[in-house]
Amino acid sequence: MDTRLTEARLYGIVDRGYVQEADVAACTHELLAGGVRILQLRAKNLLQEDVTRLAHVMQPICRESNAIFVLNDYPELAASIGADAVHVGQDAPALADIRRIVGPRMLIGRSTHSLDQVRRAREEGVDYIGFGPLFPTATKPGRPAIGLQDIAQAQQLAGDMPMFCIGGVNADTLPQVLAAGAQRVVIVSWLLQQANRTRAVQRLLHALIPA
Ligand code: TZP
Repeated sequence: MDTRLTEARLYGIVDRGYVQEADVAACTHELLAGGVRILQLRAKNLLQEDVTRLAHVMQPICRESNAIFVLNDYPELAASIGADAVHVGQDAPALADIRRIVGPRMLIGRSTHSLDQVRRAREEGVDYIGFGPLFPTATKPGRPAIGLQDIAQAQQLAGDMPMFCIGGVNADTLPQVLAAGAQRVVIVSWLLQQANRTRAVQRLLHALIPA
């Protein structure tokens, strides 16, 4: 298992919904400078050629920092550019089918929204999961929030499969999320909208990494 994944407490996402193309490289540098070691490119509703171009911007920057570069969706593209990881949703094919596309070494993550989905992700053997959205979030408008009450049980079901809690996590909600049993989080919009993203990551990591 990749220790960069098992040791990660904060998973960052460069989401084109919040970051203009011209800011993608700077944003990637800023998040990595703060200490993010797993970073995803999320570019919904873009042409694949545009996603490819952005991936080619982020991937070498991640590599320089020895951070895991994750592509959201597009397993074929992830395989062709040699991404470190691909992240897929519940509507994506079974793990075995994705594995056939991306080969034996690429990390595969899947979004989960319920305890049942966590159980199934564990059974199919994905490398990590997202669990949420915990709170309503503009990043996934209209998606019902699942709340905090299942986090501890989900964490138990996940076992040693890293589980990242996601959806409406920010500096204010983080203490409740951790108190509910979360060990790892994904923070998207709050982090991307900070004036000093590097400093914001450093502060979050301070709160996340046990002394
Ligand atoms: N999957 C579940 S919630 C979510 C995704 C991609 C978005 C989380 O974004 P934010 O802005 O941190 O609430």
